Amino acid sequence: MRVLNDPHVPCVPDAPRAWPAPQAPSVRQVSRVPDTPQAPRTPRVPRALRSVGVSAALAAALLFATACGAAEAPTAAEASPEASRGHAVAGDLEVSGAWVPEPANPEVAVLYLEVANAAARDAAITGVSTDASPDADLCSTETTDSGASGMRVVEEIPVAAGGATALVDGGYHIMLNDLPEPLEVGDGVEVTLTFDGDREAVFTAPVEPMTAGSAPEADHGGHH
Ligand SMILES: [Cu+2]
Repeated sequence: MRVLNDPHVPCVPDAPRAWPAPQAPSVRQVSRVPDTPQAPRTPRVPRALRSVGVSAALAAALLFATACGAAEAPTAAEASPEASRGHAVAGDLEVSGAWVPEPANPEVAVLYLEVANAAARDAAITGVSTDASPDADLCSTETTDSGASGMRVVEEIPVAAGGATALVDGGYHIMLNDLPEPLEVGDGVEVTLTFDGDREAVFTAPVEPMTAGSAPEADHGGHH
């Protein structure tokens, strides 16, 4: 590790990454107006550029507070796991509680979240992309008549009008396959969910210890 004279610099490289609070309006990423799916899209700034400035500034501020100010202070994620989880609004659809359990298999991760649909018509998650892997699938865990449980890639995950769908262990979930680099606690996965092919929600799902929520099946990574 480099030794630097500036007292603030050495705190950054080895400190845990901190996550912007999802409630902060500046980092809440709203993508589309609900009732104009046919309206032409305004040119979009690449999401990496949109989010990097705010995230970096917040992360730097939090790092200074946690790593430099008080060594024993918990990170934002430890202090309030729910608040640090991914959140986004896309019209009448709201994504919340998005997180990734630290993978047991370094090559495969699972993304859990909840989508609420305030609209009067049914919706569906129809696509997903992440910066953690070029290969992400919408997936469903199903139990056969014989009692065996397996996973199947699905075209879409429905979210009923006025209802909500939770992506959880044993149900619908999102698989991140062939991870080029292992994910560790404190990392964040940038996720873009597409709904009905015309709305998007963009958020960051923190990687948390498996014990932070429902643990995946022991053999979860073996199916893909
Ligand atoms: Cu799966």
